[in-house]
Amino acid sequence: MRDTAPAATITAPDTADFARALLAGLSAPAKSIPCRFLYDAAGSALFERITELPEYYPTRTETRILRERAVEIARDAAPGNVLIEFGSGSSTKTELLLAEMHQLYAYVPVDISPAALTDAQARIKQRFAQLRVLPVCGDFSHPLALPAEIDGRPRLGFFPGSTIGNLTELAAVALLANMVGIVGSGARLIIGADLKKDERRLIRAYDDEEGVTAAFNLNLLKRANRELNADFDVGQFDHLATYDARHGRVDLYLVSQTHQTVNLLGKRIAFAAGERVHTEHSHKYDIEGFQELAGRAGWRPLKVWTDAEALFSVHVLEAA
Ligand code: AVJ
Repeated sequence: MRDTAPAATITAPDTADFARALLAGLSAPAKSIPCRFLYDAAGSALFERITELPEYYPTRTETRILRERAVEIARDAAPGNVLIEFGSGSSTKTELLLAEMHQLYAYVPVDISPAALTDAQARIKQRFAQLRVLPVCGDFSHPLALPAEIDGRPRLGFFPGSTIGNLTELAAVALLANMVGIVGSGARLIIGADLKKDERRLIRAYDDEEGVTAAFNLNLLKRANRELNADFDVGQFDHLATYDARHGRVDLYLVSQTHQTVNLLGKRIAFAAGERVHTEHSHKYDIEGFQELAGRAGWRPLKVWTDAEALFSVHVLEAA
């Protein structure tokens, strides 16, 4: 099942941006690296492998919900509507919806990466030759104009993958509020959100047997060596996934096994034995909690579906 790197703030930023963020993040008293840097070519390939792991339930569960509910979900897309996808990397999921949404006026993938948009357009055109595809290159965490061609047409946003979970609460509300601004009041949003569940199950999903998630996390250090000529001894760091019940989130860290120093862009960065570098948040919600969060951003809950095990949720919201 194909599910490429999610978008939001997380698509192929350039090396200068990586250099700046890494220096800042590793110079702070509590070290961290922004999660958007996980998705270079190697990281995106590892993420695709993660989505196929037996322990990693989110992708296959959301896909199953969308497959089973596609006809019902498509009822929200009357002829003449426009489907706007935030991030264009989730072809399988998008195609499940498009297959049931007949006579859409257009499909508008929004992505910060021109390459991702070109890919998405080619893929969709191949299967839905009649569909008008209007790609928008831009950052949907900021105000963004949609093509004038869709002015006045009813809009349906699509933001799958629980990408929203990467953001802290405040940032998630800000992103959702910005989406209201992009799609306009009266528009709807189909959005996937991972659910709270047994802690062991969560940890297994982020610390798999095969070590793919560990490789995904450690790739940040390899990337620093490749792109910035740093000298991280990658074998001297461990992958760690924890669950923070207070914030309802899985946190990923890289943990220094020993006291060590690393050369990075002319600076020496010291790591104490056992010191952690935070690399990703993955928030988990309950249905009401997510609806409340969306409500603070100006979205009213309309519908929600989950799987039989209540692992994952797909919400339909309406912009007030
Ligand atoms: C793409 C943000 C949804 O948080 O589950 C998977 C990323 N990180 N395994 C998630 C991820 C480690 C993933 N999201």
